[in-house]
Formats: sequence, structure tokens, C-alpha cells
Amino acid sequence: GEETAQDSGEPELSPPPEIDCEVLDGDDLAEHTIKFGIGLAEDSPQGRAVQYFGDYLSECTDGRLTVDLFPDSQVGDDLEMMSGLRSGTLEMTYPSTSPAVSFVPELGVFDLPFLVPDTDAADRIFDSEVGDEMLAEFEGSGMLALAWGENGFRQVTNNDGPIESPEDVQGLDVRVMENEIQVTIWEQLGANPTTMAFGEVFSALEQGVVSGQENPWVTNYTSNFWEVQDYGSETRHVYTPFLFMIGEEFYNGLDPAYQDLIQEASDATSEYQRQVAREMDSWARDQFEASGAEVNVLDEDQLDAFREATAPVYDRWAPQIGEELIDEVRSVAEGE
Ligand code: KDG
Repeated sequence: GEETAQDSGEPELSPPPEIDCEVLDGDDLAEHTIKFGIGLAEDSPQGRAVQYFGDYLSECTDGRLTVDLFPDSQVGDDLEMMSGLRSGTLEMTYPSTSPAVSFVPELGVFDLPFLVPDTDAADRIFDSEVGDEMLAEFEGSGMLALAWGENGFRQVTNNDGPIESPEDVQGLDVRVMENEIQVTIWEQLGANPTTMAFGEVFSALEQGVVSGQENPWVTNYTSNFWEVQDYGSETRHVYTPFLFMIGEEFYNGLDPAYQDLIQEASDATSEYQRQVAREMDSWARDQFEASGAEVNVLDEDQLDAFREATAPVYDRWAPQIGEELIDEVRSVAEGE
């Protein structure tokens, strides 16, 4: 894109939920520094949420539990950070569900195109029994998923031109997440998808290894993709959740009072992170546009053309994900 000076303005955000706890201050309580790695930037909703989580823990333990945040894939990509949790080199991470499908295949339901219509539907899924069950699937894997988060609705950015119809995607060299269902979506549309860890995306775009990628506006803006992308198109083709994860062995070795506190702080963080993600979404789109990129928002008819063109992805993957699970998640999403 044309590199213009950025308006370094901050988004207007509501205050985080109040931290309301009885301080754990027994002399027998150990001190721990939790290394928390994320793929996104410090000022993304994800980064802001981890900082809130750190404040929560340290305030409620008089500084005995602290969080050390490693943003921007500094300590690895989602899959590497998940291995770190299992081997004990990292305590916490916040991956997308998509790469976690290799551990919990049911999470592939979120990779289906246009499954989640809006953020209310996402909340209904997260707060449902089926939502709890999916998180519980991690037990025994070496990692525990303590809460949901919102990565969000994914939008395509690229350097070829605005995306308004499925035809515009044909032949597009696009980076996708490390997930076979995502690959199928783009193949179905006639694009050339390449799977790649998030930390490599910026330089791949810069060097022209790929022309485009897809991520929510908050990521497209806070990870500086506007510097290397000319077009952003609001396609909302997939809604990706985040998983708020901790190493199972680390967690099981903690004092039960710490375990309870961490769960409570995770729930508050989940609420806060979703709030920030939603408050920053259209702001980030405006910032992306103000940076000099061309932005277009698809209307319902244009989205319908994408719904139709990607429908075969359901038939292809339903057997693996489970027809019943898809129906269940759909009806929870619709509030039935
Ligand atoms: O910490 C999360 C990121 O590493 C990643 O999941 C972001 O959506 C993402 C992507 O495109 O890889």
C-alpha cells in the first residue's frame, strides 16, 4: 500500500471489568511468573486482554503470580506455543481454534464458512453446553482450555484488487491458517492457498510470496498489514475463536487456591477480550483505510454469492467434524 503516516490515535475503549477478589496472601503460597506467548501485537484485543489477566493475578495475589507477555510470535507460532505448553517451556498461550483442530477435531466446526452469523451467536455458542464440552476435550492433552476468546470475523486483504465476488478470488495467492478446512475453502473458490504460521505472514506479503491473507480488521491493522497491502475487503467468511490455554502439568501443580483464581481471572478476561475486540473492530477498519489502503464492504447479495460458492465445503468436511455437532452448534448459534 501507499505508506502514509499513521494516525497513532488510540481506540475508545470501555473500562475492563472490575477486579474483585480477596487477596491470596498466605506465606505458604509460592511465587510464579507465567510466560504467556501470543501471535498478535501488544495493542491488539488479545494483547490487551493478557495484560488485564496479568493485572488480575498480581492484584489478587499481592504480586505472587505475575504474567510476562511475549507478543508478535516472539516465542513461536500457535502450534509451537501449544507444544511449549505441553513440554513446560511456556505456561500459557491464546491460539486460534484452527491450528488446535489437530488436537480437538470438533473445533473444525468453526472453520466452516459463514457458520457464525454475528457476535451474539458466538457468545451463545461459547456460553453453551456444547461450548463447555469442546473446551473440556483438551483434558489429558497436556494443555487445558480455560476460556473462549474472539479472534473474529475474517476479512481478505491483498494486492491484486478489491474482492467483491467469488470471481475476484480466482487465482489469488493467499496465505491461510494451518488448517485443512481453510485450505478447502480457498481451493473451492479457485484461489491458491498456502498454509503458513502467522509470524511469517508480514514478510511473505512484503516479499510478494503471497498477494493476500485474511484476518479480522483488528489484526489487519495492529499487525501492520496495511503497510504491505493495497486492498481490504470485508468478506466475514469465517468467524475464528481464540482458546485461552494453560499447560496442564503446570496448572495441576498449582495450589488449588491459585487454580480457582486463574479460572476466575480467565472468565473475566474472556469477557473483557470480547468487549475490546468488538469495540476495536470498525475502528481498526477505519485505521486500515486511513493508512491508504482501499476498503470495500460486501453487501448481503455479495455475501450470498460467497455463501453459495463455499457451500460444498460443508459436504466435504461434515463426516470428519460430525453432522450432529454441526447441527447442534448451528441451532445454538441461532438461539434455538
Ligand atoms: O495468537 C493468535 C495468532 O497467533 C493467530 O492465531 C492469528 O488468526 C490468526 C492467524 O491468522 O494465524
